[in-house]
Amino acid sequence: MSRLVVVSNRVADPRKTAAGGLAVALAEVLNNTGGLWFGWSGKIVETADGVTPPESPVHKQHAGPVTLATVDLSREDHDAYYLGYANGVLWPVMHYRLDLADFDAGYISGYRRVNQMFARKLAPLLQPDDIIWIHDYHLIPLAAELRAMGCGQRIGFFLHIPLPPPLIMAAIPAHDWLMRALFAYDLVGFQSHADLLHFDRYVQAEAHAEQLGNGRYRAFSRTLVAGAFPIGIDVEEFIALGKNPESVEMHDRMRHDYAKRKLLIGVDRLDYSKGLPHRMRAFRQLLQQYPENRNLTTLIQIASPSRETVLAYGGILRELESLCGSINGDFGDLDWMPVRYMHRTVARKRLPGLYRAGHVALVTPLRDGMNLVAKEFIAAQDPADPGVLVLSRFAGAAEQLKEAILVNPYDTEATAQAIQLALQMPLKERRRRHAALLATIRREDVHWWCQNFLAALSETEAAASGAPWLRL
Ligand code: ADQ
Repeated sequence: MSRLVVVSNRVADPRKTAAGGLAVALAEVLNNTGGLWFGWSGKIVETADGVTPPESPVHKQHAGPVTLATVDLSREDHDAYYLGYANGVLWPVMHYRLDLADFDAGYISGYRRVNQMFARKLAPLLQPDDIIWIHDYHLIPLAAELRAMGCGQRIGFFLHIPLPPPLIMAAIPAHDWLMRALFAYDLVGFQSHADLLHFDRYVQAEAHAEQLGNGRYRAFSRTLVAGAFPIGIDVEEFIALGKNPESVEMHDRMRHDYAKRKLLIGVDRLDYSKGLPHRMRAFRQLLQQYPENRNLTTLIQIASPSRETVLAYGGILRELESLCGSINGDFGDLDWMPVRYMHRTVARKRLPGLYRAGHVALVTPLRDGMNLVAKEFIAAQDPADPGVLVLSRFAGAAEQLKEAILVNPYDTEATAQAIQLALQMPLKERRRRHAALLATIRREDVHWWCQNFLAALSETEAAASGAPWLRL
């Protein structure tokens, strides 16, 4: 069996459970297969102005069957590659937020520089029959850089965030360069069929790619396979996590403290894609339109700090605080605070207990690649008395989770109505929907995702040596 090499911006120790969809999912995979995980160490090397820092050595660490190999970044590279291009351009555009993108011309050279550096550091660690799996928008050109160095291994790419329609993609000044870089991969995976459709339309219209059938596309003298591989969670592990004392204590405390009330739960990274202000406005509408919920319903919103040094994130924090404050000011009472908002991360071992205490989960992103919170909420429920999932139709998860109450988060009134429906839903209906949702996330879990992707990657035609490597 070939060794698996995973490459992602951040590397997490697979022996520890870390917050963050990607880290959790990859830890599951590598713990089972062993192999190499390569990426940024998370460390930024500071130097005096005008002094170029020496290039980082590769730091190696062994974590059970997995070797972790990481490199540091200089301040300049980090700011241009991570804050600038990845999170200041690609993240907003791919979440349809052209208004928030910062198209500074300097960022792309930093992005390319870091991808080249990653390729230079990774190439000597590779073995001829390795299977390489590169993750996410930070590293789109990495395969092309590896190919330019002569790497002929099978290389797959998975995009964790959405791929927007071609005209939105085309707003990125270097969009053609980015999409061309995708053709250095043998397999490109997306979260949803909607993303795959956007890819199909883009490459046919902008790159004049030839469609060869079975997801195969030919352009730039290379052939790739593209497919939808919706990421899942480890359902059994999450259910087991829910039985630990911290989780049980969390559940019991919440249900005791809010014994007279119904709980709406929101758990997100504080990111403009997650639709938090829209959610608050829908909750305000619920209290206005259905006054029977006053004094009886509390929204617990946990928003973990995220990318605080990226400019576009400052506004969302202030907007959210002000919306929560005004709802509490307008509707609250001496013994009832309608919204409990916490700007923090919940320890993973307590998360299932928090989800299980919720009568309704509000997962209402404006755009989301998948959204694992929706799946975790389902896994955490008591099947005999489950909570209800209110899910944005713009989350990738909506393609699979059809028995959730699907909403358009831009439509405040309709979202308020959906929350009311969820709060009122009879037990029989809740059980029926939950059983169907649980069956889906069990069938299409993280192991299924990983096996499907790796099987599709090993089925791609091996890159013939001497093939015309795509040069950027
Ligand atoms: P994220 O945008 O980070 O991931 P998501 O899928 O919601 O989004 O995953 C978040 C993970 O972090 C979940 O495991 C959740 O439990 C945890 N988390 C979120 N907020 C938390 C909080 N306040 N406290 C503790 N834990 C918290 C990206 C894409 C998603 C895609 C994933 C995986 O944006 O669309 O689902 O990658 O591919």
